[in-house]
Amino acid sequence: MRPERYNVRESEAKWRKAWADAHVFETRNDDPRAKYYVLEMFPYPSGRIHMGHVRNYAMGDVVARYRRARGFNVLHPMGWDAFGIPAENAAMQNNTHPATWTYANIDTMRAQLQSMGLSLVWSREIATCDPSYYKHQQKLFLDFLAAGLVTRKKSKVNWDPVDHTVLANEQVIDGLGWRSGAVVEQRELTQWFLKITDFSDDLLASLDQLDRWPEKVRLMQRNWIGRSEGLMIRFVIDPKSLGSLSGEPDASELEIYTTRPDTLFGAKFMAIAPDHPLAAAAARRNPELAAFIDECRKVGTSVAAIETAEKKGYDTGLRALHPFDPEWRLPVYVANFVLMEYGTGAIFGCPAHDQRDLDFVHAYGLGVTPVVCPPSVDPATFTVESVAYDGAGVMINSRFLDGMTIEEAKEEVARRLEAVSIGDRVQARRQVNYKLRDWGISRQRYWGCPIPIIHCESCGVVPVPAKDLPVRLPDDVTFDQPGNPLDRHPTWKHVACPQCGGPARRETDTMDTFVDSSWYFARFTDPANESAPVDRAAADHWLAVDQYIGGIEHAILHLLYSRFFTRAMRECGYLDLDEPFAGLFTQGMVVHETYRDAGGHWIAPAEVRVEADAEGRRAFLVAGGEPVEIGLTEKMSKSKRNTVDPDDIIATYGADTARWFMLSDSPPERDVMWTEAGIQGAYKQTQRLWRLICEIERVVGPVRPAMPAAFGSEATRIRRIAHAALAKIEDDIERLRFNVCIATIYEFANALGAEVGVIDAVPAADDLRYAFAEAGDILVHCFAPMMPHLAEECWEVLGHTSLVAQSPWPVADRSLIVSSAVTYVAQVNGKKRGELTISRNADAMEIERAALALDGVLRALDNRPPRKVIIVPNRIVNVVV
Ligand code: ANZ
Ligand code: ZN
Repeated sequence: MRPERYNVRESEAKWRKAWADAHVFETRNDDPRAKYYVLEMFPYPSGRIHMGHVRNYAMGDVVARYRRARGFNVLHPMGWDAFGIPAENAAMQNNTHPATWTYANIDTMRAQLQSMGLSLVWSREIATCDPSYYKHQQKLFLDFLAAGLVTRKKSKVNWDPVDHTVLANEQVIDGLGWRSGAVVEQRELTQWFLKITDFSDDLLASLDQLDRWPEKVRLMQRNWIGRSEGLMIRFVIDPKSLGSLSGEPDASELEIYTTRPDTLFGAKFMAIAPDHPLAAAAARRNPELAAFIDECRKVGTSVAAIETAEKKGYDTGLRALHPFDPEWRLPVYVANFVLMEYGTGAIFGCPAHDQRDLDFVHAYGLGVTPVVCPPSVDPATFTVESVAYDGAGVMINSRFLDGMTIEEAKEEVARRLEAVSIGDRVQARRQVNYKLRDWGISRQRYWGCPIPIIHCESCGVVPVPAKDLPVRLPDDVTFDQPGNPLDRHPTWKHVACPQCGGPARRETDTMDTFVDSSWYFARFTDPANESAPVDRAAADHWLAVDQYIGGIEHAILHLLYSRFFTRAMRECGYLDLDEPFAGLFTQGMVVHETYRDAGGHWIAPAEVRVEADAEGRRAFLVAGGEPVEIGLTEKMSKSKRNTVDPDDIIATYGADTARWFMLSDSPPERDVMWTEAGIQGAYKQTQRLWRLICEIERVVGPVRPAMPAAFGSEATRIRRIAHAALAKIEDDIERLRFNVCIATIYEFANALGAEVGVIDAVPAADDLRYAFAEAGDILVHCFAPMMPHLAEECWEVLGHTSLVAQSPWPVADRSLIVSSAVTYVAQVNGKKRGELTISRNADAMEIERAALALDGVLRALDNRPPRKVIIVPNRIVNVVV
């Protein structure tokens, strides 16, 4: 007799050991089978895994296990994105070393991931904080430098004067440092940059070929690169308005960048960035303006901060002359919404057709004149109030442009202004601009990859010779004072210049941690290679990653930087690849209800008991019973305490149940809500599948029959159910529709359960026994990618001595599953009005009658008699009226 219950705890540990002993997930580069590389975004070793990790890695594991069963040589590695600020903060708080903290976390999290039963090739594990990894990153930096892909330039940073550190834009909150609370200053520092803008065009164009990426991610990348075609126009500043600025060399004209030169006759003002040289010149003579500029700087320099701030400006008193009308003077403002880093840092504002400009003129009473009239709107009555119009239309109020389309007007303005010159230069020229900026990688931090550069008084910037790599982080550092420990280390930075041997100084900046994660996918192809970052043959073999899975929060920077690294590494001969990730999937988040007690404190789900009755759901403290307020359902986060610890779940229900629930409840790209009922439901399902397999085994008996020459109708029905489910599940997994796949498995199991339930004579006939044994095997294969431990246990029950993890995927017999129904699209006058599913054998009359009876078709016909019905066999019925 089999035990009534499947013993999760014993069983899961046993099968993990069996996989490890048999080296099932080892991957060799010289394996002759076709390769498949599946990768989930590697975690930051923060301390413990969270449910988001469980979801992400469960998805990747389904793909990996499925592809392995389909005969691929699968690479499914795991590593650690291990440098970063939290380790330094922990070091400061707990008086430990960042490395100690990081490696302890890695050990904990590795054990947690292993308890999930993931089919990972642990022998390829990497940690980016390990010198064996960052040594090669330093080599890549030097190669990029030699290839002209690295520059050093001054750039503005947010400087925290108390912590003596540079802050990221997100770390500046209302102009104050997030930790120190000090007023953040803007400082110019000389920093290292990777020249990602060298590839702007290619990074943009190549997005078109990424047809296995979500459209939304491609769009985000496009917007980030931000290519625009426009015109640079030089405006003359009215000399009469110059006042005390008349001596200033740069004050006589103002160059702007516009993508809408067609709107020139709707211009109401000019605006320059607070950091524009003209603003600085004007501020030198005007303390009030200087104060305004200071005020603008406090908002922070991030695009987000600028876009959300209220539009504010200060009239400089300068007046610019309209390029087509020397009598028309436009006031020049310093405005907080103009960025110095884009275009020329100056604009002309046309409120009718740009929302920011419209908000601005409303605050300063500068008026609005529409110059583009939407189609089929009367120009005489067209006005713009609070919403700018940025659609298509016909030019109005624009003298010689009137009546033209926007495109024609743009062309006409460009043509006319290109022909005019001011001094020895033309007044306007066409220009392509990108929002994308070079990637500043210098961080004044300890826990990062040292930039392998030496500064010598006589030789200047000297690369560390390759033979001296890695430049190791010193271990003896202190975190008791703010600032960069590398900078104040007594000896580390003092070295002899590799060129002249004289005294020199190491670069004490380390690299942005985004660098670490920009090439790890390539390192996994040959992670133990000591002589080079990647082995060319290994990289050629494994890349691109066939399926990459991770969070949408990395949709822009991480993916863009990885795409840049792929190109830069190609230029240096390491790779021959256009794009690193052929397929990308971005999974949704794991969300949970939030709870708060009467004092407003967040309460963890484990401390809450929820009751539901006719009046709704109410929550109480487990200890004490006081009522608790049920709040919004939000992303699991420590700050709101609405997290569930994967360890607890795995200990109670097993890894399979946790994986199954994470995959089953909603489409993988959407958020999934964690509920106690949900995880319990998944647990029941594991037990049901177990009992079903035991039932099947009882009917099949200890010895499996050979394939009979013929099958009776019952056996055929069972085989149909199994093969149809198999074909559908293959399709679902390949399209990453895991929740649909699990629903199909439910149906399949229910149908099999109904069949096996009516068998009472054991042993049953041979054809039935064969059909059940086959169906049982197929069922186990189908859920094995999601619940691998249970699958092994069931596989054993079904009499196999092998591991499912090493068994080939069953072949769906298509001859058993030819569908007897077809679905037509029903159209009226070529427009889809409904769908019609009908027997494949239906004749034209039947199809026509069924189509004309559809609700949508009836509504579209609106009592009119059809003139003709056209049938495209197996596809379309079109009713013509
Ligand atoms: C006049 C105008 C009229 C504009 C109109 C837009 C609409 P994209 O497409 O994103 O490249 N602009 C230019 N430089 C700027 C800067 N440094 N800071 C803030 N805004 C700047 O945007 C180009 C448009 O953004 C330009 O076209 C300019 O405003 C503004 F109905 O010029 B436009
Ligand atoms: Zn030197």
